[in-house]
Amino acid sequence: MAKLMVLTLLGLAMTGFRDHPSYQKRFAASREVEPVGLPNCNLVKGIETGSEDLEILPNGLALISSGLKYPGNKNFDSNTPGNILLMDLNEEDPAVLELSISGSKFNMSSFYPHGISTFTDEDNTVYLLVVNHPDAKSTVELFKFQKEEKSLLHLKTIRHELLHSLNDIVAVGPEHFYATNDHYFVDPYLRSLEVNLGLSWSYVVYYSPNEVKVVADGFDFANGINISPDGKYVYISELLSHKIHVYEKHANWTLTSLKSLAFDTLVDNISVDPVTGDLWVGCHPNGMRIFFYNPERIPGSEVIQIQDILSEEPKVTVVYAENGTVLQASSVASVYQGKLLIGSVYHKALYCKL
Ligand SMILES: *[C@@H]1O[C@H](CO)[C@@H](O)[C@H](O)[C@H]1NC(C)=O
Ligand SMILES: *[C@@H]1O[C@H](CO)[C@@H](O)[C@H](O)[C@H]1NC(C)=O
Ligand SMILES: *[C@@H]1O[C@H](CO)[C@@H](O)[C@H](O)[C@H]1NC(C)=O
Ligand SMILES: CC(=O)N[C@H]1CO[C@H](CO)[C@@H](O)[C@@H]1O
Repeated sequence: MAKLMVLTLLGLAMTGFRDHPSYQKRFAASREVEPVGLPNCNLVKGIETGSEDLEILPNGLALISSGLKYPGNKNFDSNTPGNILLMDLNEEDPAVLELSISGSKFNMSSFYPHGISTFTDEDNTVYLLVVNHPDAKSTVELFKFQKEEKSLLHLKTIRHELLHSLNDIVAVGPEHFYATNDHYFVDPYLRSLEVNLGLSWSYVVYYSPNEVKVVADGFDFANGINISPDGKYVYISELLSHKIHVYEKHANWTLTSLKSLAFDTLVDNISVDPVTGDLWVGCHPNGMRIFFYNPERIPGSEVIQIQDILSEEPKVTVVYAENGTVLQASSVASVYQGKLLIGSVYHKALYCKL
């Protein structure tokens, strides 16, 4: 309630905020992309309406969430619900296939998937956890991935008052995860005020059936979240302050801040190479272009690789950057055996040889 009052007063006092230097900086409003090319890239056939998040399983099967619809987000196809796509990266020229979904309680017509994460248990059962936005709300859907049938079996919908504005999720068990809330508010007007004013009230939640708690807060739009291969560190991207934070994860699931890295781009989803531990980040070079879509000034794409993040001097490489002619608004990038798969918020997907 106190926050609501502060916000109302600030909202009343606010004029011309988009011209303010701090606003321009948060949205990297004047940034143009310096192209960085890769010689061997192809658009993935069959993806036209987004590939917001993706995860590549150790066997080379990629699961991709497509068709995100979220208040304030651009999309090219406003009527159809989203789906989860499967792509086999072991094939020479892989195509995508839509996974069928079964489960009596699941409503396909209000499925708007956002961040996804998988968890594989000791029996090799693969669970897929999906942030969903039915009727512009937030839930986490738990599925079992049935590889042979190429389908998902819906097991459960998880709702909680602390999981109210979800963006991304990283699973540490089938019903056990960390998730980012990209806004404090749910109401669209209050959300836009929150972001416009840069209040940094977004936060990260730990969820288990027995305990749900806020484990990190004070973010200017918490976005991607992921975990190191050894499970000791959690990485969180803070979109509008252009930072990636490294947290130490404790046995009681609390997080303590270890270090932060700053970038010249809006950092979205983080993918972790299971072999090297490198971070691969899908980024938005210019935030104005993604938040305020204008076909005359389309958002570009940028992918960065971070090596040795825990060392004194992590190595940061811009692996791919492009002005949007090929791929608009990259949100995720992940590697598998020398190949790079780049997803986007509402556009296509690109598959490159490194
Ligand atoms: C499924 O979702 C659609 C779209 O939101 C809604 O109109 C419909 O009532 C839902 N069906 C059920 C059984 O809840
Ligand atoms: C969780 O563990 C950390 C590290 O051992 C400790 O500092 C912290 O006090 C613990 N928090 C709670 C709530 O138990
Ligand atoms: C984007 O980059 C391509 C290739 O470098 C170039 O041909 C095109 O003119 C650029 N578009 C804009 C709007 O800058
Ligand atoms: C490609 C990739 O790894 N995407 C990740 C985006 O963030 C979520 C949460 O950490 C992961 O589950 C996805 O794997």
